[in-house]
Amino acid sequence: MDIVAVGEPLVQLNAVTRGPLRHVQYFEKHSTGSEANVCVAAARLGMRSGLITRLGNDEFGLFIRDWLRGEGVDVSRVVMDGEHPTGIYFVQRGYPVPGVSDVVYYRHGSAASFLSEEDVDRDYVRESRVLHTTGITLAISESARSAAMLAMDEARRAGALVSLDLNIRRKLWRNMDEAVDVVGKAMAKAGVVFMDEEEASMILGAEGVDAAFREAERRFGLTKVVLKLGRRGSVARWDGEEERVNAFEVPVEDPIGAGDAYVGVFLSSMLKGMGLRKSMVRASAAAAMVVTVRGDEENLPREGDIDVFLRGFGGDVD
Ligand code: KDG
Repeated sequence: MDIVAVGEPLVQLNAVTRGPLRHVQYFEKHSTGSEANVCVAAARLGMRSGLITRLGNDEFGLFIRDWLRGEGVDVSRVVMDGEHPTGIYFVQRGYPVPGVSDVVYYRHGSAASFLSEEDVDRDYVRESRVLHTTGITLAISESARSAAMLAMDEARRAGALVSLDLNIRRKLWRNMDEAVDVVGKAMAKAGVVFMDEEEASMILGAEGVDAAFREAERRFGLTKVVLKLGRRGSVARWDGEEERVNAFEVPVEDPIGAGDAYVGVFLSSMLKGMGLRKSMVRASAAAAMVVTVRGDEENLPREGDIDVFLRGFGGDVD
């Protein structure tokens, strides 16, 4: 595998109309979940990606499994759990803040929260080029956290790149002290970390880009850090090289999933040997494409799509 990810796929029920959920009549069903999104982003670019997880053996679990399989993601390490349901969440769009989406989870006790070390196929992890997980998996349960930590250890020992997106979801942590402690332990195992400025402040106590890079290196020896700055683009430090790339301005339908599109396309592009700047521009393009529609995965680009998108913005990356 090029990329193996550990995490919880979820059914997203996205409000078709904007406004408070109590007045929304129609919801659209999408296959999502941060790590699954990264797997699909990679597969769309022709990479071999696979997901380690548990899904409920229910209609939603079957939907997600078949969707991922159809996208070319390896689902051979997905356990179908007959005892617990697939997690779901609703997306409320444009209320109270226009252009911003809010999530309402129904995932407590979900099948993926029962993910455990036993579900981690060590050979599968060891043979991957990149092992990816997020702070979401670290938050959903103790057993899922252990599974993610084990996979990170195995991958690191085998010489794979361990990728961690902090993805701090306040609704999933009991308190922020726990998040700081657990995410810090995971950062110590990672080779590359993705985060935004709020996460840098929360986890590293770092205000601003330079402080985030400095603290990540000082405390965790991290020389590969990517800061996602939303509408202001992204900035990365990669073994001494530093690049800053603007975001593309597009009409936003639903911003959820942009970060995963960025990570999946960035990692895939780096694995293809495209270099830091080009990988960041392509990742930004993918993030912009994803936010123009509802759903996290439908608008993820295939190779040709990125070039067409970039030409539409007056250039390409080379
Ligand atoms: O990054 C997008 C994800 O956050 C979304 O699909 C839901 O995985 C999700 C989560 O746990 O918030």
